[in-house]
Amino acid sequence: MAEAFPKIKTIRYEGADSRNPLSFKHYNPDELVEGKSMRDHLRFASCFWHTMRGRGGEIFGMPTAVRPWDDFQESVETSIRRIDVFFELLEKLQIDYYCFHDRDVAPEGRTLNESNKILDRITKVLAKAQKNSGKKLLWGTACLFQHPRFMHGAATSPNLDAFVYAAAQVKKALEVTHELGGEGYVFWGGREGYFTLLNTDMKRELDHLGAFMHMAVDYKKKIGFKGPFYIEPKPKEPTKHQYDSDAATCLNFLRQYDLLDHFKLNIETNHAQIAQHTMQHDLETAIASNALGSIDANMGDWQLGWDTDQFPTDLYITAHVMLCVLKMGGFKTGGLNFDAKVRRESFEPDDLFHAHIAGMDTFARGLKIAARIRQDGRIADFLRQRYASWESDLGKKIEQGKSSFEELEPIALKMGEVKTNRSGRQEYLESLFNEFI
Ligand code: XUL
Ligand code: CO
Repeated sequence: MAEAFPKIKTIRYEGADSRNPLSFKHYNPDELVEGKSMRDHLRFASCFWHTMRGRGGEIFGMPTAVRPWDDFQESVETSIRRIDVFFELLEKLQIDYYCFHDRDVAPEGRTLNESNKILDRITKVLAKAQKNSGKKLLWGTACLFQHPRFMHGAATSPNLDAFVYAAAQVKKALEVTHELGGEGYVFWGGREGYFTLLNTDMKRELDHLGAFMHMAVDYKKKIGFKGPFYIEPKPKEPTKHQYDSDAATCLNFLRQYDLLDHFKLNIETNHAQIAQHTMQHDLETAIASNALGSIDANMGDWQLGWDTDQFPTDLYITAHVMLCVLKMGGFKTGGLNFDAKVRRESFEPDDLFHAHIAGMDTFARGLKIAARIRQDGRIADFLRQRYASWESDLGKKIEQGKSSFEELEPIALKMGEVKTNRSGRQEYLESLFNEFI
């Protein structure tokens, strides 16, 4: 089939001085950072939904995207053509992984049975494209939010029919993900939440969600799918309140329903921001429970309160993200999935390249910045010293859970007053961080 981007050759690393917009200035896939290639640190993925299905439409305006290969029909032929174009793009961008929802890659049929058959056909096309290119599936997922049948939710719908339909859809999406060698599987609860508590039995809905996840775990074991499940936190949009609001909320849900052994989190920058957190906050929360699995790499706009899904071009964010990733010892099954879309005004096909290059270069720099901060060691030293009092015998005893109020009271009475507080030096540390940007 003719190339969709005949004028664009494989994007290569040309170094920071290059003036070629279609080159990497910082992402040098085989360059070693802390003894590991950038490719293996970053594990970039592109997502099928924004990259291939995004058209730049919004409530005020019609789609703007020019996509000469696409007739924008829900047909099998067009779906197959899109897959060709997508793999050409992955190849030329040197991106090793991709992610998709079942309904991004394959149109729905008139019945679930027909939809499953179409998805089977498309799965064969994807398998062949993976084989020919060496590209891999980072994770798969099911779209349980677009169709009107899920208007009240999927696993948390008050309507049992919707729960049943969603179960069957996830069963199929799991099979397909497994068949394609997917390294993980994502649950994002777009409609698992509410608009008003007047019509919502929250406890019952959460119990249903717990039951749904247990069925998914049982089925994953049955088919031998070894990859982790990921929950992707988001506080709102489309619902007013989503049950998987942020990392801490998800962890609480997983603990309460005894699911923590089977799940990790897929943290998305823009979602953390809508939750009024920094990305770093949600990453640290996940890491503290050994539950950071994967990352949806994008960013929001601080002046807008919604999920703008912009390509990540903020060095502070990517440096903080990569500090967290290095701290946890790198990704295992996860990676950096660009859950990001080009702006409505960036409507030309080439913008898909500029956008991914921007994200990849910004993360490559983030990685190098993070590695330099670790090598320098001043921030780590500061942190060690800040908690140095806990290295005492008494501090260790408390940390091991072996002390008591009765033991501490006489010590406090003898001390009289807390004397040894030291400055937190926030401004110094922020400026020190800047040295590496
Ligand atoms: C929506 C979102 C989803 C998930 C996958 O905000 O991030 O695309 O990543 O369902
Ligand atoms: Co996402």
